[in-house]
Amino acid sequence: MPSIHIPRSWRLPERLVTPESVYLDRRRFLASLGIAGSGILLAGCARGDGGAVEDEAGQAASVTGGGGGSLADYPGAPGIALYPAARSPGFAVDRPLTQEKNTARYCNFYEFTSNKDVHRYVQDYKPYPWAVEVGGLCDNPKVWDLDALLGQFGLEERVYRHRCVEAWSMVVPWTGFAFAKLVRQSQPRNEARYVRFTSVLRPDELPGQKTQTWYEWPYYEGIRIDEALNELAFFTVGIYGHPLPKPNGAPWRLVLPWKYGYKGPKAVVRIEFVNEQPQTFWNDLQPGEYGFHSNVNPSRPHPRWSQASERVLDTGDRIPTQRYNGYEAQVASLYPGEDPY
Ligand SMILES: Nc1nc2c(c(=O)[nH]1)N[C@H]1C(S)=C(S)[C@@H](COP(=O)(O)O)O[C@H]1N2
Ligand SMILES: [Mo]
Repeated sequence: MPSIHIPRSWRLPERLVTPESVYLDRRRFLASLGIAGSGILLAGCARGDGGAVEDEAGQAASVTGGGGGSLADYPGAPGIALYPAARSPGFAVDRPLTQEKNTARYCNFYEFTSNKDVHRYVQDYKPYPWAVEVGGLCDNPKVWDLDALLGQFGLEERVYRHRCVEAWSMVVPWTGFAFAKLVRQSQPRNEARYVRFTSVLRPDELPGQKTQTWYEWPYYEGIRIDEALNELAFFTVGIYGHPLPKPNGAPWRLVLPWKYGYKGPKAVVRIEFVNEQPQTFWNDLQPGEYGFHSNVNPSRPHPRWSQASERVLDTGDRIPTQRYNGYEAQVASLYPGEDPY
């Protein structure tokens, strides 16, 4: 049974919106106690003590925490021999990069915690070596060792915008490879219309999987195959020129920059080609709030807050949100007519 404590995120000034974490955790926690609707615990949750995300900036960093800055901090990381990866031109963003100390310490990775300070919970997680099973409706199914897979596909760096459904955003340099390479290598059959992803299930290493029993672990996601083949779909193993710190999804995570962040699963262990639209983690929890497509769309409000603008992680500035998160030219042809929910 989880203990009640004040979510760190609750104390931040941007709590003008209630993110899915706070809202759902509270409801499901209360439901698990059989006391849904109790006002006493709600009042307790609303107490704040003024903490801030910046309060740990500059702390020593390593793979066990958030924000290691050198390759030496990641011994044994898949693809480590391939760094540094050349930055690909053509993905420039008209905003400054987010400071690494913030991307490493303001994270969503519910397998550890639904608060943003994921780095406090990752010490038991062992992301290397890593195997991933690719299967389903394809002619070349395979269990890959991630290091060998990266050796085959190579690494490049791309700067992407990232927009969370909670209305905050960042700009980061990811290291990875175009997901289309792995899709083509796997030779999906004609009847394969979707790709389904499953994240890791290791309750002994990811403590949130033990304490937050109201979530359907492991995390699972899905996209259409034409989305998977879009050039922007990027499987990442690194950030800021080094392997991913655990809170950012070590050893690898999918990045789909035109969709809300939750469409990009971290720590993927299985990729399947399927012919029916897969169920997804957040859609199963709250179908009215988190659609299958979940393309960034400033004119479609979340039922509990506006998506018209976003808070920039470093500065706290509020800026307008762009259609498809600024990637309309690359992805609009996937969605003729209405942007599907
Ligand atoms: N397995 C898994 N993947 C996940 C999540 C998660 O909780 N578990 N959170 C998602 C959400 S909501 C976002 S915004 C991004 C956050 O990535 P970051 O912490 O590196 O910024 O990861 C996404 N991928
Ligand atoms: Mo998110």
